[in-house]
Parts: sequence; C-alpha cells; structure tokens
Amino acid sequence: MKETFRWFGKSDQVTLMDIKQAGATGVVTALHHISNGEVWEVDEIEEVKREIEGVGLEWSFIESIPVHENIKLKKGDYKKRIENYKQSIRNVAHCNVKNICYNFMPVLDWTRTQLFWELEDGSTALRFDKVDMAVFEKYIMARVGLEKDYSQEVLDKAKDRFQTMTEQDKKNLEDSILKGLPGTVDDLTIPVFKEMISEYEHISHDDLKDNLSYFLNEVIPVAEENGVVMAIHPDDPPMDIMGLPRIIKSEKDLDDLVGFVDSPSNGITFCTGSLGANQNNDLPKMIEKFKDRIHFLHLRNVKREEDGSFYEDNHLEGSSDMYAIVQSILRIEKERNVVLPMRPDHGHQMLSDLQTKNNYAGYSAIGRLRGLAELRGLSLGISRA
Ligand code: DNO
Repeated sequence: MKETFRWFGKSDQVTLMDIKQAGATGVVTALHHISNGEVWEVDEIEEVKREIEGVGLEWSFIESIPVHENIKLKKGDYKKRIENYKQSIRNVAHCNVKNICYNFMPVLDWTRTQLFWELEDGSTALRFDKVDMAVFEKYIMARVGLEKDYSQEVLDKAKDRFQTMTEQDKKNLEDSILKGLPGTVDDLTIPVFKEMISEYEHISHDDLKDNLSYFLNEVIPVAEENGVVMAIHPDDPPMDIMGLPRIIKSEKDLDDLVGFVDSPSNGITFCTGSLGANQNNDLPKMIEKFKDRIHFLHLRNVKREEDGSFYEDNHLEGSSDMYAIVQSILRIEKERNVVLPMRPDHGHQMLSDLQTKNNYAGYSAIGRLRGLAELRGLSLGISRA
C-alpha cells in the first residue's frame, strides 16, 4: 500500500512536513475553497500540486471533487453542473493528478453526533449515537415522521436524554451534525437543512441510484479518455438518516454501482470504517469481490453497538478484523500488480493533539500517526510472514 495522509491545505495545522515525518509519501487533498459545482481551473490545481511536490510528496488522490446537489436530484441546472464536472476531470488530468474520490450522499456528507467523545484512556474519538440522532431529529429539528425510523426503546431514551440536556449540549449536538466535520461542503443551519431535505421527499433509493447512474454514464467516458479513475466513497454511516436515501452501504449497492458503467474508471474508495459500521458487510469478502474496482483505501475500525450506534476505535481494534482486511488488500495488490493508495482514516485526539485548538475533528496529527504506524507494521508483518 502507498501510505498517504489527508491534508486540508494552508489552514490545516498538520503541515506537509508533519506528513513527511509521519512517513507518508502521498497527500490526499482537494481545492477546498472552490464552490461545489464550479470548474476546478488548471492554475489553481497546479498551485496546490506545486506546494505538495515542493516538499517531496506526491498528490496521490483528490478527495473530493464534490457532486452538486442538483446532479443528485437531477434537477435545475444539473446538465451545466455535469459539464463543469467533466471540465474539472480534464483539468486535473492535464495536471497529471488522475485519481478522484467523490460521494453521492444527499445533503450531508459524513455524519457524527459527538466529535470529541472521551475514552477511558483520556483520548477522544468520533461517535455516532443513535439516541442523540433521535434527539436531534425529534426535538431540535422537529422532523415530521421520524418515529417510523426508530425503535420505541430509542425514542424513549431520546426523550429522557433531551430532558437532561443543557442549552450548550443542544448546540453542540446541532453543530456536530450540521457544521462540525471537515471536508464537508457547506455549513448548514436548521431552516436551510430542512429545505434541502424536503427536496428529497419524493426521491426513492431507486431514483437516487438512477441519478447516480446517469451522472456516471456522463462522466466516466471523459474520465476514461483522460486516464482518470473515479472512486466513490461509501455512505457514512451506512444507513438512511433523517429520512434521506443512502445508496452506497452494502455489497448489493456496490454491485449495482459497478454495473452502472462497466469500466475500471468507475471505481470504489473502500472505506473500512464506513462499510464496517454495517454488521452485514463482510469486508475481506467484499475486497475480493470488487478487487478490480478498488482504487483507494480508507483504513479505520469502528466499534459497533447493538442499537446501531458506533464509535471509532483504535485502528487495529474494534468490530472489524483489520488483520484479515489488510491480508485481503495485499493479496489483491499482488494479483493486480498495483500499489493502492491508503490513508489511515481518522484518529483519536491524543497527547499533544488534545492541546491543539481548532483541530479538524478526526484529523489529528498524533492519532493518525499512531494509526498509520500500526497499519504499516501490520502490513509489513503480513507481507514478510
Ligand atoms: C470523512 C471522509 C469523507 C469523504 C467524502 C468523500 O472523513 O472520509 O468526508 O471525504 O465522503 O467524498
């Protein structure tokens, strides 16, 4: 595996030199300042590339070129937005950056309810708590019809929890869900969020899959022509939330995806944390099955709880068998004769991370360094054994 680290650009407290010291050789980043749906211009791409290469690193993967909501909804100016996307593909290819990660999650990108959840050892982790989610939906955003998406037990617990919450707790929960997470496209307020969600009222899972298929049939030929691979990121968490359809959560969904366009350019970002939060996903089996389409790896481990909650555990602990996962990855790399870019996905806040202000949640320096070092050791151990 090629070791990479995500970098959020100049505003990131983790610098390119830090990434070098972590032992990574590749960087994963995006033009975070460009509005969703606009064209990425060559000079802007080149500037970031120069900066990365200036310290002797490589821009291994773009994460992400986001997909405009109108494309997901197939409405309004979606055709223009798709043309813009095609132009961005041509432009990044022109600059010789040929790997693009994207997702097709409606309205929200990844979602957590707690960004700094304290663990027994004093470090903090990201957490998705089903009861907190129910509190948010019922008492903070007042979503009509949410009851059918939760068990009575969770709803009862949500009622009790809400009564004990301070105003600050409520604000923290709202911010965690709507504006806390790095890499997401927009910070949202409740009214805007509600309006965006209402656009999906009549969009079923199948409709959204049709819209994804349409988008891919438009852009994949351009990607192919330019030697670019597209790698979809699975939905995180891998379940419908807030009544929104989520369509990339399981083996069946990935089967559908690869069938939309039969091309190696129509690929997958295999995120073991996102897919691992669904207990029905057999990750090593899925790696084998989709081996020709996996272009990018996000390695992390979640600890699943009975009611659908989970938290992000240390990379080698948690509910997924990281040994079996890395073994499968090394096997497919050998078979395909490729080296796949991998990034240690997220990490706890620990040691000096805990003193750093304005950290990007999940993207701490030391926590990810620990994850990367553990994964590096695991991989070396397996390949030498
Ligand atoms: C979270 C990330 C996601 C990912 C996008 C890809 O840490 O893995 O935000 O970048 O979903 O488009």
